Amino acid sequence: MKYNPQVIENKWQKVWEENKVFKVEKDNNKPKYYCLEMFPYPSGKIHMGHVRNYAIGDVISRYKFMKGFNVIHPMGWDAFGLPAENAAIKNKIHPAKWTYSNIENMKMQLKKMGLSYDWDREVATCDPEYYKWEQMIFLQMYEKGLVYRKKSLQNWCNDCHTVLANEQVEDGRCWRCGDIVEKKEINSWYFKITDYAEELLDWTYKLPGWPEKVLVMQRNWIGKSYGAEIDFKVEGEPTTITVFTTRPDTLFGATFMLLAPEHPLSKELLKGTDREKDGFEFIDGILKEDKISRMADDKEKKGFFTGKYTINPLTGYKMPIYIANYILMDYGTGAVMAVPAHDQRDFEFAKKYNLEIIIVIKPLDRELDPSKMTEAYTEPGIMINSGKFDGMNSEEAKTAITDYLLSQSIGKRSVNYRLKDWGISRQRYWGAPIPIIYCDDCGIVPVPYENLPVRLPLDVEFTGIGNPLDRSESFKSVECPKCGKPAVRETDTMDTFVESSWYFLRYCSPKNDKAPFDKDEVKYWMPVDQYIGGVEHAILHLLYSRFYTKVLRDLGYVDFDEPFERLLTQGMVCKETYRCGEHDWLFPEEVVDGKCKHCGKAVEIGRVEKMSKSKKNVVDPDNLINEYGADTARLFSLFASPPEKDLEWNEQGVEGSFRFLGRVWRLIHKNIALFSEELSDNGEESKVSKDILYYMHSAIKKVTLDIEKYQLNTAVAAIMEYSNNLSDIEPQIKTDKERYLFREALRSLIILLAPFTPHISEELWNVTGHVGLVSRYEWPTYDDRYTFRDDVTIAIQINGKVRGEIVIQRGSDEGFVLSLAKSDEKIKKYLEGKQLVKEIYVKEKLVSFVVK
Ligand code: ANZ
Ligand code: ZN
Repeated sequence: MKYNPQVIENKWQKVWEENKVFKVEKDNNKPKYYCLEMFPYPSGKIHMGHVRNYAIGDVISRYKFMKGFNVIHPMGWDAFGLPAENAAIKNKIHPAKWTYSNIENMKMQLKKMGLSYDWDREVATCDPEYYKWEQMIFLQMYEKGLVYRKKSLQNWCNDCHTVLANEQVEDGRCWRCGDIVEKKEINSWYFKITDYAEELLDWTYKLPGWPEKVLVMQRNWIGKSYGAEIDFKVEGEPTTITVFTTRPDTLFGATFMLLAPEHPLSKELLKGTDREKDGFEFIDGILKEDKISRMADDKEKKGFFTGKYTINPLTGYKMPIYIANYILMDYGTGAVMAVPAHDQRDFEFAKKYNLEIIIVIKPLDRELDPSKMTEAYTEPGIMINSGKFDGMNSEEAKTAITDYLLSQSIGKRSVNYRLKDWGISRQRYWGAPIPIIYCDDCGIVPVPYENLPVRLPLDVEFTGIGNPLDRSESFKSVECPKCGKPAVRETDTMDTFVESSWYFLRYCSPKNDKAPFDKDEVKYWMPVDQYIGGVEHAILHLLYSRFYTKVLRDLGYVDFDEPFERLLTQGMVCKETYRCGEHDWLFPEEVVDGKCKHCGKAVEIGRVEKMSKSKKNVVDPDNLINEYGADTARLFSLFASPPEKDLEWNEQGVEGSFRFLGRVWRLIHKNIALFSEELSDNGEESKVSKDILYYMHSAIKKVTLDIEKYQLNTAVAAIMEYSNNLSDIEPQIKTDKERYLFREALRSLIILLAPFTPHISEELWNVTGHVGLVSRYEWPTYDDRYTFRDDVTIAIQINGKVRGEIVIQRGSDEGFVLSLAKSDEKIKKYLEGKQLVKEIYVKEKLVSFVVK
């Protein structure tokens, strides 16, 4: 009987599917466990990253089931998004058709992996039955004031004809097509996530099941800073400029004022002066650049003097007002009091434009000289040149100066967040329509609830220019629901991050046609106990899902605060790359004897990089599964590295996993007769019987504890070691008792493997005469009485090299162990005629001799 994965994998997948083995229902008598993997975008084909992500989730789900939990393990499709529309433009295939056929294909691939999904809960976000509820929640948020429309300067990609979020702008270019991003005034819809900034931040300290690095990223994204707002009078004008500063202690050193180009005063101060023309040009030039690069530390500081001055409220210093490229309008107040002595960017600006540098904080150990400084002094220190605050510690001065400003009514305490409201409008077809109508008389009119869903029309044309919905008359022209006059529909669709912010709730009652989800179902299943996905979603997707959950709570839908109890961010799947001087990246097939097949130049083995088409280092899971089977693919991706670390692909590792499964297969088959013998545990204990018990209980213990800690790679290693130990001891099995225990041990080997390699496990379970499925069997328990052995083998080293080993009783005293080691036959030879310089005993591990 040869191990033939193709045959058995098909067979068991059919059994699972036909019997709906992984279908799950709410059961108040059983503890629930919600295991969720981030759902994929239906691009058409799964990649190794998916294989790894879903294998991890599958082990956890299957294990939890065997531990007695009622496990919900759903899967679905994040089905809206740009690629479908791009395919429509290129290949003249409708995005819906493209998407649904991709889903079909990927679903088949996932089924071939043997994943324990309850497919009856499948959700595709592009189904009107799904987005209908999203539209409803949008309207409820609108009623609550959590959605608003505003005009703002946005990143605009001319090529994709869409607004881009800041995160979609990379080095000033579109993340998708690489085109230069421009600025455009655009009306869009926003979710008021800033209303939840404080709560979102607060809860990052109450999620112990999340990786600290993800929590830190979320905190930084929210970016809370404490400081003050201070008012400065503009000389000779009735205006004041309010700045936000985190450093009120430096106020005495503020020698000029900076405005963001977008600041309303920037143009106002210039108007009607002889600087107007140049100033406006300067402003428009800066506005073309993207914000992120404007803020970059190494970006050249650029400014334009407005010709106007403000007065420092504490020193009376006449501060020239500049418009500066590195000041952004959407942080703080868009105006900054510049303190060149203590802020590096202001320092560079002052040097460039010859502005005065006044030191107001000095280090404890040295003097600073403004004319000799090469960089700003940004540390705390002792206050100088600051009137009555001189001599004070600068940290204390922050409070003292703010208090003083308060008493003079020229400033107040202030908190600022970097987090901005979530712009959800996309000028795209393939997304959930925003359920709003514009009427000339009634203004913004929400689509009445009974008219939901607002369906995407099918009569659209994909030309690649602009938003197809804008050209669909049937979609666009409607009657105003309020007054009945002709009106137009909003043609923007929602950011696809909206769909992925609540799909985990929909899984709880995916077919519900009365509400987004059934409250009782959600109460039972939520929150998600374990969420698993890529770290690339560490900020936005997770933050948005957390926000959306809190909104749903405040709308009365759910009664918990956070959606994901625990989070595991898996590492990337990487592989070696190849390149030659002529051809940048090469497929492995293009490398022959270390030379490039095309130009004959020597091939350089490049870095190990994340698998990507462009680097030509991808491995197609289909090929892998066809060649070795799903169990090997799963085992390799679980064994090769800890889940949260990157995994480096290597063929030997795959081979090794396959060979291991073959060995287990043969070990069980060789001993298959044992399973029909009448055997009992009665009889004498023996060295062999004790060893078997020890192997079995320590393997169960190690695998159980490792899975609980998600150290799946070491859990697999423990199973491999266990299997090897059983093979080694097999020839020594003699008595009935030993045969009985050995059979128990083989049985637990199959069970321990079941969450990792479910197909081979079902097959072995079946051929050894078990009724029912091992997938639905209970997880074995261990007894700590057997996980310790009273004898241990310890190594003996001589001058650092292992030269032998001895078996000792635990708890033996040092002198006894050392003399036993010295009298060992092998060791004696190395000691004879030598001088023993040192002897060391590491308890129950090692004896080490140093000789001369
Ligand atoms: C005076 C000052 C003196 C500042 C000093 C810093 C150091 P965080 O900590 O990130 O919140 N700032 C305020 N609004 C800005 C804007 N719209 N664009 C660019 N920079 C802005 O940063 C707060 C500091 O960033 C503020 O404190 C302000 O400069 C600057 F020795 O005010 B500070
Ligand atoms: Zn109207």
